[in-house]
Amino acid sequence: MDKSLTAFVELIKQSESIAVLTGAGISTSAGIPDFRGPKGLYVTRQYDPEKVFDINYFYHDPKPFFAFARDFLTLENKIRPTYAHRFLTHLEKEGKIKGIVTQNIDSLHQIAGSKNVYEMHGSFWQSHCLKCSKEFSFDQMKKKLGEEEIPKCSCGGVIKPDIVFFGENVKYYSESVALAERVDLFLVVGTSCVVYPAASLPHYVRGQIVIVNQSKVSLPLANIALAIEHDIDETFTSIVQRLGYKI
Ligand code: CNA
Repeated sequence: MDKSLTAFVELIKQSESIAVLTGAGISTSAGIPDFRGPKGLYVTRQYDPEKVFDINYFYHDPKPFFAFARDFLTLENKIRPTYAHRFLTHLEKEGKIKGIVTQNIDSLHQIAGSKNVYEMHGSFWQSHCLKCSKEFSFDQMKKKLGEEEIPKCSCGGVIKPDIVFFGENVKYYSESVALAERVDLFLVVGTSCVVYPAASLPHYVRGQIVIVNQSKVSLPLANIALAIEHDIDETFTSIVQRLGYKI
């Protein structure tokens, strides 16, 4: 582990441009469960991800999604960016990180202060009526969720947050590919890399790749310099100490 951390620090120091792909694992220490980790939704079945996030299921019955959304937005008042989110913001301010591609819908990168963030799976910031396309803000959606089981527009249409469901096209894909192609170092943080097309991004990387994920990530790529199978916050705490940053 010590050797890997030293090598990781050297890679960060040498790199002039870094990009990051993050997944649900970077937010578990903030109290948001992931999908496939040991306490993830596929294990606890607190919500059924196949029903909650499937677009065809949503059209058929949006109630499971809105039950999740109600809980998620209640949690939103309490969650704060993790150490890892703050570390990535710091590296962006240092000029090293050129962009973060996230599969997360929790907006914790922006709340931490990161600027160049591609939310590939969208977010809750805006919602739209599926019938008349009227836009609703985060606060309007939150209010409606407190009052209605299925939030509806005045035209009668169901209002859907702009998050990307299974079966829908992701956002910012070409920008994310271009970012992956041009950096010296690409970090894969807290993602099982099984959800496509986000999981395809490491395949475009011409520089070196470092994975930080507590469970094994199956990426058969020759340019993987390091795969650190350890807790994300603990890993970055050690990295920060070695870099001498104050976070
Ligand atoms: P995933 O498939 O659940 O993978 C998460 C990975 O992170 C797993 O391999 C875990 O072992 C690992 N992990 C969890 N906690 C830690 C930790 N503390 N330290 C190190 N590793 C850890 O999630 P992906 O992001 O790969 O899958 C993509 C889905 C999940 C996207 O569609 C997301 O929108 C969706 N999702 C997002 C959130 C969120 O916004 N926070 C939460 C849950 C799911």
